[in-house]
Amino acid sequence: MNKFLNECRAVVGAEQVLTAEADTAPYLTDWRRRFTGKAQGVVRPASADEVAAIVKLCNQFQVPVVPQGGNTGLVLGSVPDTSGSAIVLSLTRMNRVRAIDLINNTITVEAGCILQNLQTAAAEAGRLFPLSLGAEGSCTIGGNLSTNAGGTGVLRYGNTRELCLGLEVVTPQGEVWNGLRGLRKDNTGYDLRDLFIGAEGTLGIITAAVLKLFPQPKAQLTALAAMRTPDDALTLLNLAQGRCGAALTGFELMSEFCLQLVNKHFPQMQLPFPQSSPQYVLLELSDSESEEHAMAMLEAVITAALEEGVIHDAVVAGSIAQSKSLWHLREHITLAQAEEGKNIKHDVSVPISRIGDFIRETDILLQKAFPGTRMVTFGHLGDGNLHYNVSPPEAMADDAFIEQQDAVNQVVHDSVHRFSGSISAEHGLGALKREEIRRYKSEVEMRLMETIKQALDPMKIMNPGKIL
Ligand code: FAD
Ligand code: S2G
Ligand code: ZN
Repeated sequence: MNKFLNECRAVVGAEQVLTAEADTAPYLTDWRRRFTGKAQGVVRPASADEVAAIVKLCNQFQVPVVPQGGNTGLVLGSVPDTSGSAIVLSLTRMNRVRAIDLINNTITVEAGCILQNLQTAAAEAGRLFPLSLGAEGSCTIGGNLSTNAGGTGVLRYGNTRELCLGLEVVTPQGEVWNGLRGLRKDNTGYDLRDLFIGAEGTLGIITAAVLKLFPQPKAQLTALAAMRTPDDALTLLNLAQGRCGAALTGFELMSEFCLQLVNKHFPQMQLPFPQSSPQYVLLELSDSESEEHAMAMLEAVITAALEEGVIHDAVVAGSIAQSKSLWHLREHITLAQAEEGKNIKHDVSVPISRIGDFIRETDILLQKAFPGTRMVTFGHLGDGNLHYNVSPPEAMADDAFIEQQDAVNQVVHDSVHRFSGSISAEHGLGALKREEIRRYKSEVEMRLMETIKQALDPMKIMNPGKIL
C-alpha cells in the first residue's frame, strides 16, 4: 500500500483521496482537452491546516503537488505531467465566504470559492465584486489569484491583483502564512502578497483571500457597435473614455468571423443587425447616478461616433435580458471556436495605440506563411489584450494544423515582441509557454525569477514544470 497516500488519508479522510481512474480523470485533463497528465492521486483538503499537513507530507516523501481550482486554466498550469509522481491538490472543498465587512468594503473568502458564487455573495450584501470572465461559473478565486486573471472588467477595476488586499498561503514547507489583512495601505517590507498572485501555484498554495468590494452601480447599460476596422474601434474607445471616464466598464472587440462562428454553433444567438460588419465592439457603462444619466452618456457617445463615421451602426440594450444576450454573443466565442475544432490560441497584449497595426501586419504574415488560416480575433481592447486565435483552413485537418503550432506561435509571438508586447496578457505561462517565454524575457529577468523560485521552493515540489 502507498505509505504516502495512507498518511494523506489520515489527514483529509479516506474518501478525500481519489485514486480510481474514473474519480481522478476530470482533474487530469485540461479544459481544452489537449493534454492529460498522471497523478498518484487527487487530494481534497477542507482547511488551510489540512493543506499544510499534506504539503508537509509532500516534503517528507518528495511528492510534487499541483494546486487546482476549477481547472479552467488555458496554459496547462493546473494539470500534472505524465510522470505520475505528483498529486493534484484540489481546493474546491474550501469554498466558504468567511467574512464581509461593508464599512471596510472587503470580503474574506476561501480559495475554492467559485467566482460566480463570490459575485452573488457580494451582490446579496449590496456590493459589487467586479471580476468577470467567461469561466466564472467554474473557475475559483484561488485560480483567479494564481493566474492574476483579467476578464471583462479590467478597464475599470484592474486585474485580480488589484482586487486583492490580503492572502492566506501555505508555503512549500507546509507553513501557513496568515496575511489576511484588509488594509489598503501596508508598507512593511517586501510585498509577499503580490509575489504569490500570478505565481500559478509555483511558490505556494493560496487558501484564502481578502478582496475589495465596490458600490453597486445604479445603472449598467450595454451597447453593440458595428464598424469597419480595429482602428475605428480604438477611435471609439478614445471617444467613450473621453466622455464617460471611469463609467466605461467594458470594451470588447469582436471580429465578424468570431460572431459568424457563434451563430454557426449557437444559432439561437442572433446578431441584432440586418447585415454583418467587419468589426464589433461591445461596450458597457456603469453609472453611480441614474439610468437616465447613463443613457444620456451612452447616447451621446453613439451619436458622436455615428456622426464622425467611426461606427456605422449600433444597438443599445433596452433591457437586462437584451444586455445579457449581447454579452452571451461575446462569451460564446471561446466555446464556438472549440466547437469549430482545434485552434492555436494567443493571449497577447500590445500598447493599445498599436493594436490596429499589430492585427494588420500579423494577419498578413500569417496568411503568407499559412495560407487559408482563419483568424478568430477578439478581446479586451481597453487593456490592449487580444485573443488572437488561429483556426485551420477549412480544408485542413485539425491535427495537421496543430502540428504547425510552434511555427505559428513563432510568427505571432515574434510580431508581439516587435510591437513591445507580452505573449501572455492574462492566462499565464503554465507548462504551455514555459519554453516560449525564454525567447522573449531577458536573462536578468529569468535569473531573478529562478532565484525567487529557488529561495521559496528549494525542493521544487510546488507545481514543477510550470512558468520555469
Ligand atoms: P485552475 O485552472 O484550476 O488553475 C490555474 C492555475 O492556478 C494553475 O497553475 C494552478 O496550479 C493554480 N492554482 C489554482 N488554484 C490555486 C491555489 N488555490 N493556490 C495556488 N495556485 C492555484 N482567463 C482570464 O484571465 N480572462 C478571461 O477572460 C478568461 N476567459 C476564459 C473563458 C473560458 C471559457 C475559459 C475556459 C477560460 C477562461 N480564462 C480566462 C482562463 C481561466 O478561467 C483563468 O485562468 C482562471 O483564473 C483559472 O481559474 P481556475 O480556478 O479554473 O484555476
Ligand atoms: C476570453 C478566453 C480564451 C480564448 O474569453 O476573454 O480569455 O482565447 C478569453 O478563447
Ligand atoms: Zn480574455
